[in-house]
Amino acid sequence: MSAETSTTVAAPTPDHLAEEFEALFGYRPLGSFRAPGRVNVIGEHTDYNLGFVLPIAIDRAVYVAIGQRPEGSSEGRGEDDVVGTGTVEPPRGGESIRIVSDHRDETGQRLSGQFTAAELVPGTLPGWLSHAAGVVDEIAKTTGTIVGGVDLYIESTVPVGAGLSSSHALEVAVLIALDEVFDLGLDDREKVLLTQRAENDFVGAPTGIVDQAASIMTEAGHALFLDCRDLSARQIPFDLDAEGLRLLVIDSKVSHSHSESGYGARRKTCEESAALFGVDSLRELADDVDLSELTEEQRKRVRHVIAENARVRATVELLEDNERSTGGDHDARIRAIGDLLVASHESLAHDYEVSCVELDVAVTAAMGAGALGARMIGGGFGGSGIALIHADQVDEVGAAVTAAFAEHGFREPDIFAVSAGRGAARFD
Ligand code: GAF
Repeated sequence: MSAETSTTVAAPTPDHLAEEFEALFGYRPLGSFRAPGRVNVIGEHTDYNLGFVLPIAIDRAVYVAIGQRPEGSSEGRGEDDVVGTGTVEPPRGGESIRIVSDHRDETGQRLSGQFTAAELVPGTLPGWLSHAAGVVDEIAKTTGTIVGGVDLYIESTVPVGAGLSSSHALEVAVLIALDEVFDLGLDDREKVLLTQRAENDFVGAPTGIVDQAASIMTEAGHALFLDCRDLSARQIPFDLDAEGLRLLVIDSKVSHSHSESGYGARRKTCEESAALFGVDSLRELADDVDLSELTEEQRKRVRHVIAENARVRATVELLEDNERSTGGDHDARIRAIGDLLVASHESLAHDYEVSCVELDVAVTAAMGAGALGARMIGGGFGGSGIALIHADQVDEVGAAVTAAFAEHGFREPDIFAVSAGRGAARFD
């Protein structure tokens, strides 16, 4: 059983990132930047329906060290030799963007690549690199700035493929690094929208806005109550320690992919359903709207979205009530939040049909072991679930979920606690 009572994993230091960068590229970086992954507490598949979400930025992040190659440099190892990767092609003048990650391929080589802003074509770069390239492409389209002549070194403590938004965090980390170095002057809202367009138009995943917003806009110790229609937001105190609570992430180890999964199909059904009502998005529908004219499939999807928006609002109200008062209803409100998480899972499993057997087993096992609430998170079809528990239940709930996975013959899940960390920023 791998549940950790600590919420922290060893994060790299700015000095470490600078040393690695210098060893790779032969000169000192300008600085480093950090963008966290996210856990959405509640509000799933509501973002692209312009509804409500309530994510936290987690205490795991993507780190980017960035340097600007000196004018005309092939100097030193600046342009033509990235030490230790073996896969970087000779660059074209000073326009290339070179990226090296500490993640390694099957042969033990660090992942690396390079491209120039002027030559970017969607679908031609490996998945991880396309997230960075999409940002560069969108910067050119949005601001007219052609980014080039820079090197980036990347490390990450966000597990890849666990549904914790490692790829969105990469986009955000690259964007805030380039924003500072090229003096783009983008505000938070522009950063959120730019990274979303990079994801939609360049990477080709029709995702919403919650993950980028969580990484960019969230304050430490808070969840972000975001209205996805106009990006207005409220920071909601979310101090698990003070409440004697923990939020466990249960990584099912079932891989998921938004561009290939049923994610796009769900989104399309929602848009078609909204059109049938003559509204721009499902957000515009009243909670008690008559759904009888819809097909069975449309009815289920719309029912989820309407109910999930209401659950987000109810969760926010409970959290704010708890913040305001320490009276006797406190524990009841925490239990009510747990119930809302379970209701969200049921709705995602049965109405939205995006869960999978592993996440259903995780939720059942966590609840059976006394969790206050549990649910799948993210797009679904794999990835992670969460369990809201009392601080002293970490081992018990972790062991119960691990045992249930073993009984079903599933891969051993990775289970760890997270807390509400700070949003993306310069790291040194
Ligand atoms: C994924 C997407 F990237 C988000 O935009 C959101 O739609 C989520 O699935 C479901 O709530 O994480």
